[in-house]
Amino acid sequence: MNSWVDPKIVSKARRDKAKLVFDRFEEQQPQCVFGLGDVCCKNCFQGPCRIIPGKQEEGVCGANADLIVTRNLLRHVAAGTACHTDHAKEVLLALLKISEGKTKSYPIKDKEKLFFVARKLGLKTFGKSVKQVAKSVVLEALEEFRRQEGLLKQREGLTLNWFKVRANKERMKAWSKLDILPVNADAEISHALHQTTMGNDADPVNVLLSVLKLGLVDGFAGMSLATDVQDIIFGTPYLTKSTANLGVLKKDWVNIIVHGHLPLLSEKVLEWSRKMGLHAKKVGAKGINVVGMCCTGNELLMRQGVPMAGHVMQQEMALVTGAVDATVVDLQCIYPSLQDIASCYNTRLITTIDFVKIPGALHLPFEVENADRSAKKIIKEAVKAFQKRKGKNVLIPEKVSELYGGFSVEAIKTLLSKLDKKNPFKPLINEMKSGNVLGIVAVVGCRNAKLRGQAFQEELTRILIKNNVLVVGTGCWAHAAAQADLMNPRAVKLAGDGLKHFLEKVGEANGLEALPPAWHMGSCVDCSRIGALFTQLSEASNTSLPDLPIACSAPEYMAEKSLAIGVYFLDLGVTTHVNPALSIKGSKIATRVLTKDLEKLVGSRVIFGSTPETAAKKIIGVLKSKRNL
Ligand code: BF8
Ligand code: SF4
Repeated sequence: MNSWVDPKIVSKARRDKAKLVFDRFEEQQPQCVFGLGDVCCKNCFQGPCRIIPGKQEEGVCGANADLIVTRNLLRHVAAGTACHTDHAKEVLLALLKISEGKTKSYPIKDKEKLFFVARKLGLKTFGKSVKQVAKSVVLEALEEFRRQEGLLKQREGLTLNWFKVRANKERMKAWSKLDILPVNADAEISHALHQTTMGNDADPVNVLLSVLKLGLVDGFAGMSLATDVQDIIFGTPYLTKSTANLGVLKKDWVNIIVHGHLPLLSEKVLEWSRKMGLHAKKVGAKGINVVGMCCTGNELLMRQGVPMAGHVMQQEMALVTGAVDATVVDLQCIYPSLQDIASCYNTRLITTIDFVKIPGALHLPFEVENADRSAKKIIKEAVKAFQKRKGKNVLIPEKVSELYGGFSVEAIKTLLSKLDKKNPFKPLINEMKSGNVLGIVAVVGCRNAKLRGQAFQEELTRILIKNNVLVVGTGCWAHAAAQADLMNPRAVKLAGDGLKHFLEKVGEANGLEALPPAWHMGSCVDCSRIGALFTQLSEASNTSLPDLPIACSAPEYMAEKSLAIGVYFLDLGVTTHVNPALSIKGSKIATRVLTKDLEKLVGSRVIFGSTPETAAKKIIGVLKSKRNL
């Protein structure tokens, strides 16, 4: 089996009696078939109810399989959306404090983007200071969570402000026609919970429309808002070179892993690690090595070129190396198991967010007002842990992969502008028109224990590249692709001739041997960058989004967030492959709507494919059907 699981680390975990995610997965077998099919309901206390076709067709209240399956889906998407809108709010409130001078810990690095957003929002910028403009942008953005009157006045055009920044007219029309334009992100999420309680909506199609609506909340009031605000504060990424894999840990250094999703904390830890090197040297370390895990890792890689230690399923293995002095976590995708593993070694696990605590871990609350103080404290804790670690059994895998990351839309445009200064997208569009580049596929999302260490993401990416498909992506896929050396210019040799030629041409124009065939576009919230890229390509080519040869795949999704992201892509008109298959088989209506009828509604559909080969075949089929560019 082609796998990214390092056998030496697994044996070390066994020796050290550290239980890993795969061990717990096996203990869970066999998993409940009703849960697997999402045909059980616990939405009231007459339940749990479950559907057995031909025997128990309805729950106690009369809800059938269609209703139960669609309601469950809506709840998952609502939870995923809440993660992204909360994330966006967190960075937005940080920008508010920056603009009001309540914290001096953060800059406003990308003034150009700030003014771009302000103009898109229709705000006056003339004669105003950067901070004043920032504050007016924040106030507009906060409307996404505040506006109440719109709930009844939706048709009067009161909808999310971020549509003005990132959505195109053709899509707005399609969404408006379906009546799925959201008004207030928080209200829509709470509405979805309300809608799915016992005795409310009994119409599965209506429930599915709410799913589509939440995809827009996720994409615009969640991901796009988060990305734009983070770029304003920390800068928009540009091409950067770095390294990936557990091999980025260094034996004689104080190793700090930053893990989670928010760059607010990790940027500060990085900054202070650079200032506090002496502190580490005093206790015999060569320095402080900050590396990134999961999406925080992606954020730091994109803007700072920080090495990427690993994806979600490597968070425990990183600790098993015995080389990690501190793992600092903020929010999302943090296994509750981490403290158990940390205690097998001398790792200090530090939690920082009040609603993400782990018993046994050190909790150092993080606030933007005292970000510097928190970051310094964290570094001191890591240095203390290093003193205890010295001489302990350490096993760091040797493999380190080189990669290029930092493919923001702005970076892509800058790279392409070397071929055509006036219309940067034109060279790419021309290649797509001629079929030299068959299309662009976004491969995104998590790793899932159900795939038992297979390399679905890597395999799928390889097959697509070979077939002249340019692959762009985010999230844990980015770690996987980097570790498989697919983000390296040398990987062009794996590409089909047409794609290879294009990547070499753009690479050479930019002083590189070639561009890699897989482009790292950032963290999961940076799926908004992919959305923006597709939207701008649609505008530059005068082709509607559903007619472009583009597709999306979440080949190993695990988090509820991934479902929300998938729906965002569907809303954009991008056909999306998911694996494991969505749990909708129990509902004929959900299956028909999502895999077929959706095409008529938003121009996209859901596809399944449980091997890299079948998935690639279907995705390539989609690209080939869209040749009227
Ligand atoms: O937000 S890809 S496992 S780390 S959910 Fe989590 Fe999935 Fe990784 Fe990033 Ni995204
Ligand atoms: Fe059962 Fe209906 Fe209650 Fe769900 S809402 S648990 S189907 S009675």
